[in-house]
Amino acid sequence: MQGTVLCGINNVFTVLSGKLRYECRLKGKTLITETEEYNPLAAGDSVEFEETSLNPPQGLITSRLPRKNAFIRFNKKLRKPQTIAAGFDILAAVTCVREPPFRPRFLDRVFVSAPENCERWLICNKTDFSATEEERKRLRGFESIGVRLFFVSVKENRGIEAVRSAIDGRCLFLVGQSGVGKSSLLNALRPDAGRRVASVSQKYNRGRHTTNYSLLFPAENGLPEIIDSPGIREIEVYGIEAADLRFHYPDFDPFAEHCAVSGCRHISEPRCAVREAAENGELDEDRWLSYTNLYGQIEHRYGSRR
Ligand SMILES: Nc1nc2c(ncn2[C@@H]2O[C@H](COP(=O)(O)OP(=O)(O)O)[C@@H](O)[C@H]2O)c(=O)[nH]1
Ligand SMILES: [Mg+2]
Repeated sequence: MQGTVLCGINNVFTVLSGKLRYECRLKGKTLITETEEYNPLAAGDSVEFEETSLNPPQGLITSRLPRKNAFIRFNKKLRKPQTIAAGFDILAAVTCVREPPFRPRFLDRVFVSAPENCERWLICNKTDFSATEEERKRLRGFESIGVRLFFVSVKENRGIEAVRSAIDGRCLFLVGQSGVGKSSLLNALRPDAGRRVASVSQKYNRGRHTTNYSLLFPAENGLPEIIDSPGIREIEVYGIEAADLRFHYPDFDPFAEHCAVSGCRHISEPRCAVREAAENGELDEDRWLSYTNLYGQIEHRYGSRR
């Protein structure tokens, strides 16, 4: 039988097949996949399983079917790739400018880590707080890398309808820092979800996240398909070498053509047109600084291979 993983907690997976939700475990100790992973299955994965009971629905997962795409980060603590979600059509980075503070460099990493074959959105929530001119500019900058921007306030019920209609029957994956309002947005789009929402101070005081696993809400009763994910504090990108990082910054391209060194990586090369553009304000300087920062981190982890 085949089904879709809705969530996995401590190696117990909820798998939707037809109208039934099966409680599944893995058949055998581990699932064979190409690389060593922290979690071989994530919300949105398609799997094959054997039904072991129908009432209640239970089963054993025998394999993971090929993935259309996935959002993977490198889990620093465990030193292994960690899949946050798989098989989505739209990746929506959720952000806000206050509570918690705006972290554009985090967003840069989200879009670097986004698979090629999905639409990219940036949903700026909490517009009941006003953004500074600088923050607005940085937000608008994401449009130059093909990201669609939405401004919403779940609290004031603004902008939600625009998001709802843009989903247009596709699977939306919500990702972002803890506290930006992912679960609040999910609850607004899917009143049946009843996902727990916690104040930012509650989250920090307890030192843990309210939502600690990804959860897929399947399309049903005319409601959109959404994957909510736990708040991520940090993203270390996975599967991209430092030398290739520049290809994930399409806003650098118009300047990169004029770099003096061929194959310029825009770090410390002489007469680098990207660096010059950042210095003279033609390119957002923080985008370039964010790039060099991430470059350094990747190089530190893997070493320079070229
Ligand atoms: N001011 C304001 N607060 C909001 C808004 N949306 C959500 N919040 C609050 O932000 C906090 C974190 O929300 P939550 O949905 O749990 O964030 P998540 O960690 O990204 O899932 C909660 O206290 C929400 O009530 C908004 O539009 N404006
Ligand atoms: Mg949440």
